[in-house]
Amino acid sequence: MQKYRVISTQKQTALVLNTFTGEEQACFFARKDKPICGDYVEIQHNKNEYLIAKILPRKNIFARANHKGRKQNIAANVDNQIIVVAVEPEPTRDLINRYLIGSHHCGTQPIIVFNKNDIDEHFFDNSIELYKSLGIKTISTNTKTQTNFDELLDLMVDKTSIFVGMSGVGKSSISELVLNKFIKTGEISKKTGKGSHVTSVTQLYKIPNSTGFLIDSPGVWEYGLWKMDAADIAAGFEEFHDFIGLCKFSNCTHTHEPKCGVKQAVEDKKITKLRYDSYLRIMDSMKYWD
Ligand SMILES: Nc1nc2c(ncn2[C@@H]2O[C@H](COP(=O)(O)OP(=O)(O)O)[C@@H](O)[C@H]2O)c(=O)[nH]1
Ligand SMILES: [Mg+2]
Ligand SMILES: [Zn+2]
Repeated sequence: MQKYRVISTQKQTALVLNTFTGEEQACFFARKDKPICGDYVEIQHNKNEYLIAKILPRKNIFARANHKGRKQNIAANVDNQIIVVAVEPEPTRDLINRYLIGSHHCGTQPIIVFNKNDIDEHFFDNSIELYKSLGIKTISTNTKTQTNFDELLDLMVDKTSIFVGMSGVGKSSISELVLNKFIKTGEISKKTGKGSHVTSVTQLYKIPNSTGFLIDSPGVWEYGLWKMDAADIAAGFEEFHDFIGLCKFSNCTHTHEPKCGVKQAVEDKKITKLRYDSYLRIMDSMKYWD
């Protein structure tokens, strides 16, 4: 593990964590080399100032859409993108697929948490079956009885995770539970790493008694996706991959073109109509960003 990691950034300084000692240090950075939350950095000590000397190569960058539909970089070196949906508020129709496209683009590992199953245990049965069949990790849980919660903890142990999802689905409740569980297993004082900080900036937390990190990024990301073209959107539908090469036109958008490999696969029931229809709606929705 690298030694220094960016917790949060301000205009001219970044708060940097020494991951070995747990100490935090404010560091200046050069304007042309702006760090973001989650960056691993090298720091330099000059007189009584600390400076970020180098940003180490980023494994990936987690991004989301801003309110104008432009891609906005949020955090670096993110392993898990934990998509939280709940029985209430119910996810909008294509929300999960939108998050999955974003996750594919950013190179994060998607995990879908179906929360609040205490309200209705079977509400997400069909969705769970669908996403499982696509090879995506799914966890059905709730923060009250915490069924299957250990499965989620296992996936977070030595990883950097970010929770995404609509407001009210339980992201904060789950984060707090995760942090507390890790605290309890190692009996570290309660005041470290409480997940309840109300912050207005994207912030990194070290998960106690593990080598994992949690990134909390407030602000809604309900739309889930910035403006993308057909190729980027289709790439986020993993089950299309084998058929895209079969399209007659190399620039096929899999919407109206003849001899489309994807449409043929839908007809042959190799791609579910449910997902294909969602693809069409997401494609169509991109016009709202124009
Ligand atoms: N019934 C039920 N309520 C939950 C569950 N998880 C969270 N909540 C409640 O849902 C509301 C929103 O939770 P919060 O964690 O603030 O959601 P966030 O906006 O995604 O961070 C709160 O009143 C929580 O107590 C759950 O598993 N079951
Ligand atoms: Mg919250
Ligand atoms: Zn096609």
